[in-house]
Amino acid sequence: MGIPEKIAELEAEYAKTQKNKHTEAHLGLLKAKMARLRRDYEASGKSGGGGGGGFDVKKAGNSTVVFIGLPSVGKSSLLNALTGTKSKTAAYAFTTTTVIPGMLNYKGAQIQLLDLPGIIAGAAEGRGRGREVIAVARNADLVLFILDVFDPFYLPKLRETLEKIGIRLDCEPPAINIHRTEKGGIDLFFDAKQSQLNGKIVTAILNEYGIFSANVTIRENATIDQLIDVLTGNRKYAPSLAVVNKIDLVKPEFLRKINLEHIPISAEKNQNIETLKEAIFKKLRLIRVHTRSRFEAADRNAPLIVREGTTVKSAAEKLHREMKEEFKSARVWGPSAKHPGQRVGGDHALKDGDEFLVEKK
Ligand SMILES: Nc1nc2c(ncn2[C@@H]2O[C@H](COP(=O)(O)OP(=O)(O)OP(=O)(O)O)[C@@H](O)[C@H]2O)c(=O)[nH]1
Ligand SMILES: [Mg+2]
Repeated sequence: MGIPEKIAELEAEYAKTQKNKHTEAHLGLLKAKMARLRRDYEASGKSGGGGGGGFDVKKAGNSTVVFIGLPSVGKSSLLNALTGTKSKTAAYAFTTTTVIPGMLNYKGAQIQLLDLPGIIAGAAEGRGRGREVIAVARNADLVLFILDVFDPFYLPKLRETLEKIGIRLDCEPPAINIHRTEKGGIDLFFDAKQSQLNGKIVTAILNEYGIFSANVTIRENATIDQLIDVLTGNRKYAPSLAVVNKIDLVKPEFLRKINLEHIPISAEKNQNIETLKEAIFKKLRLIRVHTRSRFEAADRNAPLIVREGTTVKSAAEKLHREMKEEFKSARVWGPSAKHPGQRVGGDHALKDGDEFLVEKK
């Protein structure tokens, strides 16, 4: 029996097993078996997806945003509206056949936008070059879902498609550490109360992955799926944002009735595009910081763009490589400083609008 048949058999067993507390461990093990087989199958190169032959995209700018949506929802029109790029648009499906990059300059940040061909149901299984298309989303710092105002409830399907190729949206990597050891069996340490995992289940799943000796620390209330993700590896974590496009075609009452949380826009009529730019910038958690001298405030026209949480030392290193060795301390003015010119160590986290001055060794 080949791997696809084995997976199909396990899927069938999974489907017919009742889902309740008593079967949870059994189901968890089935999931682990399927996940491991899928991983092996993809690694074998026979799945038609994954590495090689895909779209080559070079990351550029401070962050990368990837557009995901059905054909003809207006992805290319939106790229044009946001950046002035000329990506071909037309009223038929699959107008875009490759990755079209554009650059959005916003608040001093260079945000790379990637317009993609539309994806269709079955994309994760390879339909319509679907796997190659969605694989581009693995490069994303943000996934932007684009929905059509007449089909606004398609979002869960799109999310599911990305999940299938190992992209985890709007969550952090699980707080699970697995450190393999030579011998000594599975040493488990739960650092948080668990509702799904226990020693027996974790051990069984680890064994399924061929791990019989390891130190395992679980620092959050984790699910079986999260444990499987850590064991399978190669997962990508990214935040997401959704827009509903073509709102120029409907009355405001229509939008109110469908009551969506997504950002309503019209790419063609340029409605709400500035709001969307701001939402993208916020979601990417980019901040602007500035270098200055002791007595003179910074020139705010040339900000350094970094991720929220960036330390003053790593910001300094972005400007001058030598800072790795020469950095001693820094002075900070602005939102993160207790008082103007506060002296801080290298691990001080900067905030949007901060100004800093490095003191060298
Ligand atoms: N009324 C209206 N039409 C729009 C809007 N945005 C896009 N369109 C139209 O919708 C059609 C498809 O737009 P595209 O931008 O090519 O869509 P796409 O998602 O890139 O399509 P594919 O590349 O085929 O996946 C075109 O005829 C556009 O003119 C909008 O905001 N309002
Ligand atoms: Mg297009």
